[in-house]
Amino acid sequence: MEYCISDIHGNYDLFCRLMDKISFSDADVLYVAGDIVDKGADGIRLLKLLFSLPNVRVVLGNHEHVFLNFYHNLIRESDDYELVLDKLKGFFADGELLDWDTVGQLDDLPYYIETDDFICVHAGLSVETGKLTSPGSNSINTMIYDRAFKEPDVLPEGGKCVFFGHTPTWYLTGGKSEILFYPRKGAPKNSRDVRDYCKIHLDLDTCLTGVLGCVAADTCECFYVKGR
Ligand SMILES: [Mn+2]
Repeated sequence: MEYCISDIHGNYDLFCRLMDKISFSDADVLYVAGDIVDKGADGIRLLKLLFSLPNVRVVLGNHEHVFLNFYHNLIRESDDYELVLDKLKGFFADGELLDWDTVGQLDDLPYYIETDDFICVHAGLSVETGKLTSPGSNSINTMIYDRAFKEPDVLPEGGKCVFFGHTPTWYLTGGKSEILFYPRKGAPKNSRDVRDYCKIHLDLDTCLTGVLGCVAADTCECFYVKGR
């Protein structure tokens, strides 16, 4: 199975419970649509776990991007690597776990991943005259910061289904924490085929709501765990 998730934001224990719930195994692949760090306590611990798993693919979120900007500014000003790493550690609640390998892996993250069936990106892609633009033509700002893509009336035609996060879905549901599916025009109701959706909105604002969830892209089934 292929699963998609976003905005885990340092909720390490809850993430492990979710992986247990779906019996995540070597035969599966997990796509993580950014914002692994910040807010929750265990961002770096979580990042190191994700980077250690060969079947997890991560894209960059705005929270990782802000950190990378901080890092690139520091390294421009100083060649004292020990001092720089100390400052980088101070960026995160569990920053004592940060090492150069992890910084390098963060620096290598892509802005999007495209598979045969879907695209995984943190904030979204631009839509021009109703059509989804190709991911490679999008700016960094659109892919990881811009909040326009989440709007319910943004229903791109063409292109692949886009999995994204960045804005909590409760902004749109009036409080309910659930993953939002946007069917294409004329698609069957409650389709289990990901190609019948133009976009799937993943961000459940876990630190606030206590809910973390993911979607199986093969069946469009959602799985949720709730923290205490
Ligand atoms: Mn974000």
